[in-house]
Amino acid sequence: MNGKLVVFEGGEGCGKTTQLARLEAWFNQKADFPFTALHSTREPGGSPLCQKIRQVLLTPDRDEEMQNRTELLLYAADRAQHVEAWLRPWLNEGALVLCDRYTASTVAYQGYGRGLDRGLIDELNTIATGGLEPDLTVWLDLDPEIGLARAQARGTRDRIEQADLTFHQNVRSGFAALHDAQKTTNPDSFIRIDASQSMEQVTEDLIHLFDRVLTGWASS
Ligand code: T5A
Repeated sequence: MNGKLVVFEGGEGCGKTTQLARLEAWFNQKADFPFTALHSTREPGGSPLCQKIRQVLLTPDRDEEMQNRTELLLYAADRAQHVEAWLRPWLNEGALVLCDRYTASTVAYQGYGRGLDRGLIDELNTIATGGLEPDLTVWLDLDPEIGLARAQARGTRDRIEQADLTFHQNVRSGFAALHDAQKTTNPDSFIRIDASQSMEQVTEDLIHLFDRVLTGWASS
């Protein structure tokens, strides 16, 4: 089978990291895994160089506020590096790549959250990805009040988590708008999962989804 890119999206604390680890374990024990390899990665910070960009993006700085366009460009820089140096080579080798966040996060956070122009964001996403689109996007949808409480229970809050609730509610509207936009044209490309359920139930929903998706890919 050709390489496939599966992206996990959602607001703060929706459970992507938790579920990616569980899915990785599930894929690893599959006897009939149809890819050459399995890679799990994330944005921002999916490589050593990207990790440096992540530090700049997420570390709060009391001395100088980061401007919205600076933030947008840094996410684009992280993505350009990640796609060219890692994602494309993996996909070309026939791997399954599970990526924690991708272009939909930029639309949701920098577009709906920060209010930056959608045309500009789409253009930058195209430049950064060189046109590499996910084969599947899985959106773990969660009320931001619950997600932020989960994230805060871990201790310190990063620069983006420190934004107010309205920002995070707008981010959720952004993911919902992207999901709705795909509903009529390509409903199987952007799947919503209810992330307010227990961890076990979310995992079960994801496994059910991937059983179906793998069958579809195998027969296409
Ligand atoms: N960003 C990113 C942009 O603004 N633009 C972009 O283009 C991109 C790519 C990345 C930040 O950058 C922003 C978005 C982000 O703000 P990050 O640290 O990678 O920063 O942040 P997140 O992706 O939000 O990762 P988090 O670790 O904060 O959240 P996760 O991975 O969704 O959640 P997880 O699995 O760590 O779970 C959080 C807590 O909840 C518990 C877990 O045990 C954990 O304690 N939990 C549950 N509790 C109850 N029920 C469940 N079902 C649970 N699932 C998990």
